[in-house]
Amino acid sequence: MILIKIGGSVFSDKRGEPENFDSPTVGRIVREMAEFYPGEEFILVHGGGSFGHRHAGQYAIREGLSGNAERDGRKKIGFSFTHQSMLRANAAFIDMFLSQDLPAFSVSTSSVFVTEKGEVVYADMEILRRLLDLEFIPVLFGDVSVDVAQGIDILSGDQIMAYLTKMLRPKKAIFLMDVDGIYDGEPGEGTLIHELTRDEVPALLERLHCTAAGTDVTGGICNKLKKAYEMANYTEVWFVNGRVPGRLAGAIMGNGFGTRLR
Ligand code: ATP
Ligand code: IP8
Repeated sequence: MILIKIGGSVFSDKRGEPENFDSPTVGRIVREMAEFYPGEEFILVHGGGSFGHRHAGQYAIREGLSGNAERDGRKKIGFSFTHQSMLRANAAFIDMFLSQDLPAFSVSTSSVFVTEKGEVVYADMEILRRLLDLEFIPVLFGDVSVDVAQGIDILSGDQIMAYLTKMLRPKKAIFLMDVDGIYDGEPGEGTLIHELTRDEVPALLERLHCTAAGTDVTGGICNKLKKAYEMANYTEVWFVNGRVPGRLAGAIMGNGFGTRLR
């Protein structure tokens, strides 16, 4: 089984109009997956992009509930708005698969995961396992979550990737981004890292100043790298440019252009 995350920066312009969706790019990614299906099993996770992050930030979902009834009442509305926005992104993904005759099936993240401060503490894996057995392509997404510590939170697609890797042990996990892989500095300034070992990740996190807050509500590149560090205990992790044709197929075949972490 191969686990793929399509980053929000790949399928949408995070700084563009609310809920913009890049159908040509997603359609091409689906075609690349189709070359390997059904010989290969896939689980897909997509991020928030121009969908969830906006509402999540506006309603400060990551801060959880406050205990103030009036404020929490508004926040619960925002919680549901955020989820509905992610459902629209997810529906757009599923449509792209179905239009190419691939049996993708939506799995609503907030109905199968419970978090504690944004990390998964409970998951109902049964439905995912059965969908895989039936050769469906489950499609999950970064979403809101019911959280045991603070009532509500956001569960990033990157956290889902790490949890599924631990539970399902995919043969590889692939992050599709809008840059060519992991750089040893800012993209454009740093050098692209082609091969990265797990032991090298803590120093890289330091170099990227990953003790500071990231760029969006779920922590940008720092959170992604921290999760990949956990995942590398179980599988090889690829970071490739999802906007460039052939890069996903290259990562699936194992000779791709990007960053390989193991
Ligand atoms: P989402 O969380 O919405 O799914 P995503 O998975 O596409 O988004 P981001 O959280 O936006 O990913 O992180 C990827 C971004 O991180 C890239 O667009 C890149 O510009 C930025 N970035 C910053 N530093 C680095 C680095 N050293 N290497 C690679 N990317 C970096
Ligand atoms: O983009 C965040 O998921 P991510 C999802 O994978 C929401 O970090 C709802 C903001």
